[in-house]
Amino acid sequence: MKTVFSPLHAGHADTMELNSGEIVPGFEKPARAEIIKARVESERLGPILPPEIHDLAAAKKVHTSAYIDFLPTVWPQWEASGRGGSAIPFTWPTRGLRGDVVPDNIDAQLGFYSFDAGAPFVKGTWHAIKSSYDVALTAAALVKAGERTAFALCRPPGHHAGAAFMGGYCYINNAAVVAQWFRDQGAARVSILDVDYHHGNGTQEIFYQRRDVQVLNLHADPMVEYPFFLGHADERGHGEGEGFNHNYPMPFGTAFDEWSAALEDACGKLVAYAPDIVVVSLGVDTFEKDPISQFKLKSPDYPKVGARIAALNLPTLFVMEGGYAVDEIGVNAVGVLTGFEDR
Ligand code: SP5
Ligand code: ZN
Repeated sequence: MKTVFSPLHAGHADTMELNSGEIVPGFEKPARAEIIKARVESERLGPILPPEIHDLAAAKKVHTSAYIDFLPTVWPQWEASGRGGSAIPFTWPTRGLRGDVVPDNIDAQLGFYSFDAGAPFVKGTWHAIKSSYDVALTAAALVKAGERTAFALCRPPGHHAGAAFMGGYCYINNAAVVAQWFRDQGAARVSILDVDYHHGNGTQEIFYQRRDVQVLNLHADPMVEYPFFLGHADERGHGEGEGFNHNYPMPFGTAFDEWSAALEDACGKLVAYAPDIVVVSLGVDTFEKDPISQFKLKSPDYPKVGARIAALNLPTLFVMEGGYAVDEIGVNAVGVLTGFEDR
């Protein structure tokens, strides 16, 4: 399997985030992608290719133009306001406030285009976001050209980013971008299988009223886990999209037995939908030692996940999402891929 990777992710570094009453170094850090890349090499998964550079048209098919145009302006605006550190929002146009006027102030704009304080900007953030997007589209083109599968080693991740907002370490929704791109390239139906520990709220929002992209989400119950305000089992799609969104919320402590039963059910829904292509939002924050998560998957479980996905016997693009147990992230993420390749 070919991997697409860009070193530009590394400029998104030294971020800070709020965690349990403290400002701490961001969990979503450069070592994640470097360790996965090193494991791709040591396992001889296949060649590692640089991304082709794309314009932002494909991003603007799933995000608003205003949101995408905002992203590259953040750091220049922040620097012009005389500040360093991490640019992080702190005010949001929630219930009772105006959501129809975009203020001139950069702090206000950060809040306008986000749903939480979890998507910080530093100097290299925009170039990392853009490289992650280029990685996803380049890997998608490999599958379109006839590869059975490919690995988009995206960083930053994407599945929390909605049509007009960032959050949860995510800025451009890479999985949504490539799903739409496959549709525009002639695929009749695309399934997105999101196995990250957190609900992929952005992906759900983007496709919620559509039937041409099926969204299947396995995640921690939003009653008790981030992103809290989406991801319940009764969210099944709306209008034309009714019946094409499927959520599998699971309790803290879920281990592979119960988790894989949900995967099995999701695979049944996927097969019934008969997509031309599967996009896997590949998070490995379901791991027992993940520092911000509460599931109990073990390293030997990940190849079984890959094998189950391979048994769908469909062209499959893996798009990297979360996973914060950095020491084991390479073993776990690449474990899914070697399991898919049956070795
Ligand atoms: C892509 C992805 O996996 N994003 C995850 C974003 C999670 N953001 C919320 C982090 C909350 C960390 N606080 C956990 C406290 C545990 N005691
Ligand atoms: Zn996650």
